[in-house]
Amino acid sequence: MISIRLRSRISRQELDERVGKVVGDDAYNVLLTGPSRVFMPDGRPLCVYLPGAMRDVVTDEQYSALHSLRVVKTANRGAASGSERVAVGEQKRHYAMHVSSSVIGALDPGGTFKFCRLTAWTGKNLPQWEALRPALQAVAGAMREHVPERYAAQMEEIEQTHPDWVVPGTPFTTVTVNNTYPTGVHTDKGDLDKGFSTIFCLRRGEYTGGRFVFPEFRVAVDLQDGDLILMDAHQWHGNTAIVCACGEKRTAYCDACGAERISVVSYMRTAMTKCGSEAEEIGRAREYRERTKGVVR
Ligand SMILES: O=C(O)CCC(=O)C(=O)O
Repeated sequence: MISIRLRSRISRQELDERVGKVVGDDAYNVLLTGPSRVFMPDGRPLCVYLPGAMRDVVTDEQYSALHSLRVVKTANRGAASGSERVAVGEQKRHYAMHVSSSVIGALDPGGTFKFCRLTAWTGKNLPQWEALRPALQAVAGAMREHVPERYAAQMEEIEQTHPDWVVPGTPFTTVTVNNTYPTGVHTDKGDLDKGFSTIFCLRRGEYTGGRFVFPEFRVAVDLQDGDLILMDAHQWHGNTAIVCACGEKRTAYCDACGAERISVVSYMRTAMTKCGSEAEEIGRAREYRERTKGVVR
């Protein structure tokens, strides 16, 4: 495993120009191609790249569950959708492009949901969710081995979190599954500052691009099937465009040639420590529904 200590970063102005946009290959000049550990100029870990770490771990059954999520689309990824936001209507509400990105596992209160919960897909597909555990436990094992301080810090918070919301044997509450779209430059929100994030990649068919880039530090990695990266998701990151074997830029799975890039991001949501048990949260949801019955919003 090589170790890299970065010495420089791009200017704030140059970075601002890239935020929300899909970067090109001109956004990096270091491409990690083997096992590596990268530190930021202040000495904090930026990422650990572990090629092939998940190759013999992810089963066909797990792949099928993750692949099935491609039909779930969202316009809630904001800058990470890589699309320009458009103003719609007089209220100037902004919508980002619909992309295949699903949050599975547990979520803390947000938006119209005033209680902690398992996401809709998770509730409806519990056997598939549970079948993902061994893969998520393998990611946890890599995290414990390669970033032990971050793992310990995250486990401290996990121990304060009700087990109903934790993937057993891991420091994770939540997983985002993306299918074949390049994220615009963004930082992740809602996950634990003192922890670390993780992404493993599954590839099918042929495509180029989708390289994962830290534009501020001009570092990239071309995640192959079964590769795992442990990373500080509070640093700016995004992907290059994905071009499938048909020659098209893809923002979704290619039905014609089967080109597919699934990225599985596992992390802990900071606010999950405040959640009660599942039964308590269901009670809270019922109480809220009763209280707001007939209230027009
Ligand atoms: O797909 C990737 O490589 C990056 C995913 C990501 O950054 C995200 O979901 O926030």
